[in-house]
Amino acid sequence: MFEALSQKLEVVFKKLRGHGKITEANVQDSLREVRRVLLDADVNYKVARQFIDDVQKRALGQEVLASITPGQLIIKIIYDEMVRLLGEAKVDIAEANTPPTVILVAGLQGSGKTTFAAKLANHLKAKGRVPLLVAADMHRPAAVDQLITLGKQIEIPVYSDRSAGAVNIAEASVDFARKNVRDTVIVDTAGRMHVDEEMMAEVAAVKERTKPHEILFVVDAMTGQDAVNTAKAFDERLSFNGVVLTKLDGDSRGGAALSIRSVVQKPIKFASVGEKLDALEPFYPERIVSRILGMGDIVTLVEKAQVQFDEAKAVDLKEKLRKAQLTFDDFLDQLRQLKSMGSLNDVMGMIPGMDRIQRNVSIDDKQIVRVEAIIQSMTKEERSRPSLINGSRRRRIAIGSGTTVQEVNRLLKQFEEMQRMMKKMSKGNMRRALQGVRLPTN
Ligand SMILES: Nc1nc2c(ncn2[C@@H]2O[C@H](COP(=O)(O)OP(=O)(O)OP(=O)(O)O)[C@@H](O)[C@H]2O)c(=O)[nH]1
Ligand SMILES: [Mg+2]
Repeated sequence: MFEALSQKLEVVFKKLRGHGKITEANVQDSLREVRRVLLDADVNYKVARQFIDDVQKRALGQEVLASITPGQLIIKIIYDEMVRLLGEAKVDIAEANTPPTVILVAGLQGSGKTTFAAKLANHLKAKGRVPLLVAADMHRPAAVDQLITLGKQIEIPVYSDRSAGAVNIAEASVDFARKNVRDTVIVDTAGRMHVDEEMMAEVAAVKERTKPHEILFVVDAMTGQDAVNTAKAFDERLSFNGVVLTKLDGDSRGGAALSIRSVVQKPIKFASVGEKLDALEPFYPERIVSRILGMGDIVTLVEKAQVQFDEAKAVDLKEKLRKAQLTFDDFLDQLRQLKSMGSLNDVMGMIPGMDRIQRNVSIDDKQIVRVEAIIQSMTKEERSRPSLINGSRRRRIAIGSGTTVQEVNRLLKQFEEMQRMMKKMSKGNMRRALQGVRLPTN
């Protein structure tokens, strides 16, 4: 997968690892090379430019500590930004409240729709769902047979009707599924060589009549830039929910994969990696980026760099503590770090002396969510200058966060207390300060 891209990035990274010191000049040199590599891989030029800008901004603002070299830090930043480019988290497909869930599969000719429809059915079946495949490609005579053959291989029924049109078939299939207790309907549609009006009108009509819960746009990753343009055209017409990248097992340059999400603003949900019916993977951006960056040690590197980021934050925080300039953004950061350590009760339980206090106050993780919501409803200014938050702002924050003015008041008061404590502890650490503060209890 993306071998050429990987190899070229490896060359740039090798140089980066050698640098002893990050200067604006050597960062720029390396990033210029990365940009060229991305363009060579057929990444959309706007996407490539934005990517480089983002990496650069982060790289230059970053102080380097002892644990890793500056070059490694940039590699880590590139890794992070690439994950962001691909959408960060895996996104699941929708499921109807009342079955059947209708999934519409659309895309250009030969993109891999029919194969994907069968793979998806197989994938969902393995998860306990009861799918029905629908042969709604009446354009190519052999299309119906192709789906029936695939259906047989995975033992999933295929709804077809050689005498009807695509729209009617699709509509009737949903009824059929309801009557025959199939909880998921996967509709395979016809593709054309190019985006053309007839095809779009047909798919749009199928959408209109079947009201799909999920529309998946299937695109051949080998088609590079064209893939992005096609995606845009389909999205304008169908407003799809997600992208399926196919043929990632081939020697695709990677451009489509890296550009599509940021151009159409829709998540990539599946990657198709072969002709066999089990060659389908839910799309995990992190895994794909690890593969693109092609480094066996990327995970360790990233972990090491993460420690570095945390250290950098800690230093920054100590400085703020010293000056007693704590903001709600810092507070939120710490809260999230605590949360990532597990249940708050568990964390508190590990702190000597805390168990006694804990007996009286059991901290519900749901309260953290409420506190987060309150902080997120503050404006940037309010977060850095809590003294701004007067009565009417408190009301607005309460409404915005779905909490009450009392809860907002309580948080503000606790924040004040914390700042007071901070002033006392010149060499303290923030986590300790936080732990001394009780979260609001309802
Ligand atoms: N290597 C590889 N081949 C694939 C993949 N997905 C599909 N194919 C192959 O690509 C060809 C076209 O796939 P189809 O599923 O028929 O494509 P389609 O979009 O339904 O095509 P039309 O119905 O003609 O519009 C077939 O030969 C598939 O075996 C994949 O992920 N990897
Ligand atoms: Mg097909």
